[in-house]
Amino acid sequence: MAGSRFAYVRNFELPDPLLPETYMVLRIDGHAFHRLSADHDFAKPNDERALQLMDHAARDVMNEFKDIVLAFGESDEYSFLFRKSTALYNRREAKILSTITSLFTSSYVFNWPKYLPNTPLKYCPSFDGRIILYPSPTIVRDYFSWRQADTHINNLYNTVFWALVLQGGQTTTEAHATLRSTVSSTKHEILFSQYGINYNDLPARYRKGSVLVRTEVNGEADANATDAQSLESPSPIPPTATEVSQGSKKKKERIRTIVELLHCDIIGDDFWNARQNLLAD
Ligand code: DGT
Ligand code: MG
Ligand code: MG
Ligand code: MG
Ligand code: MG
Repeated sequence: MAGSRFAYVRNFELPDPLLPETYMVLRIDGHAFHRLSADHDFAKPNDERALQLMDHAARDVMNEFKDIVLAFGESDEYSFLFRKSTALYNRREAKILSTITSLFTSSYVFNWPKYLPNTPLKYCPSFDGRIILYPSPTIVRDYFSWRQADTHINNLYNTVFWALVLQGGQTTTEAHATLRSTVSSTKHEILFSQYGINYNDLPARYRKGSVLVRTEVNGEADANATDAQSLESPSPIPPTATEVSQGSKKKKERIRTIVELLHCDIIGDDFWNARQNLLAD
């Protein structure tokens, strides 16, 4: 089976394996969403519909790729954490990155009309993607803390900024100047004293971002029971069920995995202590 005389070109396709035994995080980010959000009249600073659409696309990715155990989303970005020992596509970087970025994008476009029914897409949205490898659980946690801290910093800034502009009548230039070198407590104070907004009363989705976590549900156990406080909204898509056999063949135990949507803190220890499996193996 020598193939054609052209087959040698295959040798130019070089392997691109991701280092084994490392944690893989894939982050996608909307291309030029500053423009896309303006062109499609997204609410400022947060558009609930657009954020729910992002969550939907991320859930579609997790339903397709079971080795993703956790995802975190804010603004126009989503980060996906794979279980450490994943052998997805033999850990070929381009294959993993292109397939997942493409699936996320097509889901975003496919589901757009469900979330923004009166706003036809004016052009094709796209997302960039990258894969970052982390050598230890500590750094993985710091990565997710970094993203959630970013959510908080941006949301606080944007909330005051748009209050100054939309309610306070400042120009965007003036609002930027008002906020230049203000600390966090000053921003809280402006919001409360001038606009009657208690920052901590804003929706958790805006303050904490979106956490999608794969949870095993054994037998009759109800996953919601353990996470009732942090489970803010029911998922729009039915959870997937996976049947796996354990031990002897005649004794099959059903393990369902569901993907929960939370808007909770992931910087502290509680989230991770309750889900030791996320960083295991
Ligand atoms: P990039 O990522 O380098 O191609 O450029 P952008 O424009 O996507 O910038 P990026 O990703 O740093 O920032 C996200 C932009 O998307 C930012 O301008 C705000 C906008 N955006 C994201 N979510 C919302 C939303 O819910 N409402 C509004 N009004 N804008 C949003
Ligand atoms: Mg960017
Ligand atoms: Mg972007
Ligand atoms: Mg972004
Ligand atoms: Mg093919």
